[in-house]
Amino acid sequence: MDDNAPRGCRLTAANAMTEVSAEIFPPRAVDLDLVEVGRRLFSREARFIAGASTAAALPGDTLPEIAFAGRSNVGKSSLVNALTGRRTLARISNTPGRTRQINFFDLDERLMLVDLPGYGYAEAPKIEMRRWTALLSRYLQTRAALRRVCLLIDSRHGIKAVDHPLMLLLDDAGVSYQIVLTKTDKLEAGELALTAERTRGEMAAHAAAHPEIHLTSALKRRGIIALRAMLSGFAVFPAPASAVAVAEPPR
Ligand SMILES: Nc1nc2c(ncn2[C@@H]2O[C@H](COP(=O)(O)OP(=O)(O)O)[C@@H](O)[C@H]2O)c(=O)[nH]1
Ligand SMILES: [Mg+2]
Repeated sequence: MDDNAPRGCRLTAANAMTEVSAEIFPPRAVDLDLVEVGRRLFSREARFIAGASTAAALPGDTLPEIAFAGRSNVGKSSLVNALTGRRTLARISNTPGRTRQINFFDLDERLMLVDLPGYGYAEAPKIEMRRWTALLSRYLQTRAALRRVCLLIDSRHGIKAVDHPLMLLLDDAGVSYQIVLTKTDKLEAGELALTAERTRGEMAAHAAAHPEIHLTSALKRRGIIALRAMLSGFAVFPAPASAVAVAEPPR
């Protein structure tokens, strides 16, 4: 078990544990209490609170934040919807490059989920692309409440050159990030294991990258339980009376 495994794992033969382990690479036992905390947290109300297309429009950072980043069409909005159990919370688009703002979703006043604009969409007008890139960099480099970036990577393709600038930016800024492979329903188990292994190897050179990879399919709802459990470790409990309390990172 690596040093990132939650303390207090119960190594019994519970079915849920076996199921959850396979949603993380390398597979490991997950604390069932944390799974329950995650399940409860994500069953609470998630509210869209702001869509910012300029730095001035960013809402105050009142809660610990988890941002979802990745190239256009990788499945960011679908994953936010799957996590929160809502079909239409974050807009899902069949047209790449549609999400042009940073969208903030307040989860029960405990955690902020942030759907970032996608990158790598070649057909977007250059001037707009520069504007999104500037906004994205500014947000990632300066956001005090940002606890972790989930960097979504299409499991069919793995990490591509288009993902490197963001990874380097996060390494430089010292923002903790973690790879979440998406659309795993499109792959056979063996292919998925190979991609996960290769991706893990590629991440080793990145200073701010968390070594664990989450394997998800928003379509088939795979990996959602384990991801909820991990993210709930960043939430504030109980909800702060004033809006300023921000949780310490879990480790
Ligand atoms: N097969 C499959 N398709 C997915 C999955 N997640 C998203 N998609 C599809 O990928 C496309 C882009 O998804 P979206 O969430 O809008 O991506 P975003 O641009 O990163 O926000 C849509 O057509 C989704 O239906 C998944 O887990 N499996
Ligand atoms: Mg989107």
